[in-house]
Amino acid sequence: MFRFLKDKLKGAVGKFAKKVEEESVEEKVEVVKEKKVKPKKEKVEPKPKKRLFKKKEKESIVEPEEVIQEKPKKGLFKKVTSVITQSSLSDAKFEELFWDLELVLLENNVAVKVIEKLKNDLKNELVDKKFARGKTKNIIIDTLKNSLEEVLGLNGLNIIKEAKKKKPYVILFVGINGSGKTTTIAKVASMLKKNKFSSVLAAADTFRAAAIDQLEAHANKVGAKLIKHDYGADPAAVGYDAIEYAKKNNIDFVLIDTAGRLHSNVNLMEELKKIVRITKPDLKIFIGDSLTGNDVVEQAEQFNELIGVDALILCKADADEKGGATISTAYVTQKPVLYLGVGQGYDDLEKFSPDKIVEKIIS
Ligand SMILES: Nc1nc2c(ncn2[C@@H]2O[C@H](COP(=O)(O)OP(=O)(O)OP(=O)(O)O)[C@@H](O)[C@H]2O)c(=O)[nH]1
Ligand SMILES: [Mg+2]
Repeated sequence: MFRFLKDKLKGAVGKFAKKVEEESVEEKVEVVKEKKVKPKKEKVEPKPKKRLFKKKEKESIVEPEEVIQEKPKKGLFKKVTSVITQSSLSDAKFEELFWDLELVLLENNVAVKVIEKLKNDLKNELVDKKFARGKTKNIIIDTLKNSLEEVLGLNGLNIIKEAKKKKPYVILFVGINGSGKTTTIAKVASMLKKNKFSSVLAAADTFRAAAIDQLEAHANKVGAKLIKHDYGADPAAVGYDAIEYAKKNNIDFVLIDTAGRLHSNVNLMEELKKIVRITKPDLKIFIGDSLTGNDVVEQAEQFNELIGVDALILCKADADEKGGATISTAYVTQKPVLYLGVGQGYDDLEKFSPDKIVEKIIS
């Protein structure tokens, strides 16, 4: 996962830092600091031992404690002068040097909007600023980490918490063909079951051959109820029936599968709008295939424009060595990524954690 991006980025950051140090203007700066001088402690002679009892009695002598007195003294500061080497970089030089890093990011499917953000953040740290020589690489890595955390750090949404507000809680899964919708529904149903929530699956992909059977097989395996009609039936009606079933049977979640479609397929998009109108989902999740790289960002935007997406799940992250799509989709669409699909098993659904992702990319 993201190995290619990590390796390439490591190399590019190292080179970039080295070049920044070579090309930046060096300047020796005298730094004058006022240093506080500790006041001297004065020892006070202990008082002579005191006899507390008369001579006849057993002598018991109390040793007085040594008393340290600090004499307050004013104005105890001295000036310390040291020389440090600082660097600064011009805007034109930065642009020239950033190019290699930009290429690595582009090559790894990082969206242009995200690259612009990373570039501006780095520029703010390096251009026309004085930075300590020898620390350039650390400055670059820290800046990239912070920027990436900002890029990924949209507030997620916890579907289990959300579901406590409404029953049944209806989730619609949308996306292009083969992105992982049906598999993800099975994973979500399995996760919900582990958390003691019931769900009914709606086989609203009545379009693709074998789509209903595929979902039925998953429903049987994860122990969820399936609502299905025949192939060619109205998918909105399947969704509606599933919701009615859930209401009658006190079921917590309705998970609606839909046929894969491209935003350019007007008929299928109209059909999707009808499903939304009839089922009024509480959450519309766009399922993206991270292996499609930059395309997934665009698809998510297009689906969002047409039906209004609330959140994202990116599948096949396990096979994605580049990672750019994962970094970029949330930032560009401004929708939170809830989970990553990290395999074909029912447990291969990983809660999306920005810290973990950043750690995977730069460490
Ligand atoms: N490695 C990996 N494979 C996945 C993941 N999610 C789904 N797949 C595989 O991707 C293929 C397509 O998955 P589906 O769930 O059928 O995709 P879909 O979006 O429902 O496809 P359509 O219904 O045809 O639009 C299947 O072979 C899945 O096993 C994942 O997270 N990792
Ligand atoms: Mg499917």
